[in-house]
Amino acid sequence: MSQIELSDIFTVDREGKPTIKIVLFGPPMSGKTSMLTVFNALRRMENPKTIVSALTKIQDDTGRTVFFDQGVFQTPPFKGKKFDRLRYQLWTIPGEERHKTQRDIVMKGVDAVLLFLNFEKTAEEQNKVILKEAKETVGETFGSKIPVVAYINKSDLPAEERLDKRDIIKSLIEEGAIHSDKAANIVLTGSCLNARNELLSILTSPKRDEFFDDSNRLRIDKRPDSVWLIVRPIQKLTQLAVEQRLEYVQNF
Ligand SMILES: Nc1nc2c(ncn2[C@@H]2O[C@H](COP(=O)(O)OP(=O)(O)OP(=O)(O)O)[C@@H](O)[C@H]2O)c(=O)[nH]1
Ligand SMILES: [Mg+2]
Repeated sequence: MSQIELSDIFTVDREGKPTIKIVLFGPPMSGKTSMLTVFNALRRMENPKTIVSALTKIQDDTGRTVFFDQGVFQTPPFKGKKFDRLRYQLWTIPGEERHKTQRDIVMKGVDAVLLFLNFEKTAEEQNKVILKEAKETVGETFGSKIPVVAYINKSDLPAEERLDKRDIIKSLIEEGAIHSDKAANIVLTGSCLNARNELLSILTSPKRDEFFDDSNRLRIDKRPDSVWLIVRPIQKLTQLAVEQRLEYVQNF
């Protein structure tokens, strides 16, 4: 089975490219649109050629998502692997409760779920509600055939305004969203706000040239830690999806 191609394990898009559909599924105002915006900005700074289609946002005039945000990106080369041609569609759902129908539409054909949670103390119940809905929408393949990575946003908030990460992990385990032995690996945290601010400060820095190469691309080794934290959940999810599908075809 050494000849497996990505197109054997993923759906191909209209241009014949293997594509994975990842949905950021999380409660209202948790920062899903912010993550996609930061991700898109990073790609524009590092390598615009990896942006396959421009970021689309369907929002109301206050910036609330009413249908979805969507962007398509190409993976940068995987180290030493030939799997460097995967396209990934990143979608966000509208978190507001009244948009359930739109969420169901966005979830059609999902390949992997980024369970996008909110560190804010006031969001405890909303995190639980959205987790239940994600599980119900995906069905029994949630966390198995459809891999799940949890990401808790707004880690920049002061401790007294934040939920306890251990309690969040506990409820993820209780709800059967993740296995306890994998928690450290697939429950990630970060701050879209910090990532966005650090990218902006690079752009306006008097030492801007130190961050960019001769082609005016942000050097990967200059990627701030806060930005790594935004990229990692998507990378991790893609990796799980590839592994899971390879395993499936190899056992076939
Ligand atoms: N403190 C803090 N605020 C954040 C962070 N990320 C986003 N926000 C703020 O949270 C609010 C909601 O962000 P959005 O990205 O619009 O949230 P959303 O999840 O897309 O919301 P819906 O589209 O309604 O589902 C905005 O005011 C953001 O500026 C973060 O990491 N830290
Ligand atoms: Mg949104």
